Amino acid sequence: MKSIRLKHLALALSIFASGIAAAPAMAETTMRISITLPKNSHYGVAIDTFATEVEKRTNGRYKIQTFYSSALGAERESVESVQLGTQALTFTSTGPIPNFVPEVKILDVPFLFRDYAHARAVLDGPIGQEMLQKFEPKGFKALAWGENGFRHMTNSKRLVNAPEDLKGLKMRTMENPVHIQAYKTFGIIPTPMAFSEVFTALQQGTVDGQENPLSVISAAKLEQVQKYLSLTGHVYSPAVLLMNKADYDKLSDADKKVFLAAAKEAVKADRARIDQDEKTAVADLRAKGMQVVEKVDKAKFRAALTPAYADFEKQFGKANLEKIQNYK
Ligand code: EAX
Repeated sequence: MKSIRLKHLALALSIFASGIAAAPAMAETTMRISITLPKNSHYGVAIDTFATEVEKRTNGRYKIQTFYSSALGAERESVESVQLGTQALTFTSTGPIPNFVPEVKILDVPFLFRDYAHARAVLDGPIGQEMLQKFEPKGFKALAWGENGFRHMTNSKRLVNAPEDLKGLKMRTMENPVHIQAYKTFGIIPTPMAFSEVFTALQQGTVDGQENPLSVISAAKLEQVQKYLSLTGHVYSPAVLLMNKADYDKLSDADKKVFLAAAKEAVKADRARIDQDEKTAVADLRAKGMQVVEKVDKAKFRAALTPAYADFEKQFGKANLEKIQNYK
């Protein structure tokens, strides 16, 4: 009797075991995300955090493959790939965004934001959140506003203390029409190009200078090809975490929440790294040989932009600019 029971138990166990083996492994989806900067950067910590959070919160059902230093293309190409769906995600500055979502280019107007707290409050508040919706008809789900930082001027020719010192400098700019229009008003000769080409262009002297936040200047080691840095802080550069809209729409409601929560954690890491860089980068760049003008009369640079500002008020509406500038 006992042996029959044991045989039944063994049979039952073997059926149960084969059942588990046959159960389909939980489907695993891998998505790619890219940035133009190296891993050791404010963008690198952002996408690494995003990848970790998505994988953890979906128990590995979604894996995020991270690519750095323009490995999948420059920012404009990556944004295009996300729009087409050949790449699921990218974390990019708003540099190339006007070519895809012109409604958000108001954010690229120089001297629009007072400081980091103001910029973050606007982007995280109703104005910024409403702008994220503008990406959706263009094929993107904008998961969150990130941050690139306040941009400063560097060049290899001379110290820049006042706007007139910029006159005649050949400066690389982002492929951003608002920036190009403003910098021309400074008397700069603008040369728009992807960030992936900037180091070589500076090294070869194709351009005299460029402008970028301290975090980018440090991460890209631009002190190796630039002598002078002026803390003009002339424009705040937002970043944005973009996902292909169709890929996002395919997610379950629970997983949509996961991706949005992971994006929030990514932006926290991005901003924390920038806060850290802002404390240490100037001393570090000086130690590496850059001559730094820290005290820049920003009012003079803002005044030099008056002609461009007259046009920006027409383009975007004075009230809309003031709504952002006066946001508390
Ligand atoms: O997004 O193109 C630029 O100057 C950007 O600041 C850089 O790619 C980081």
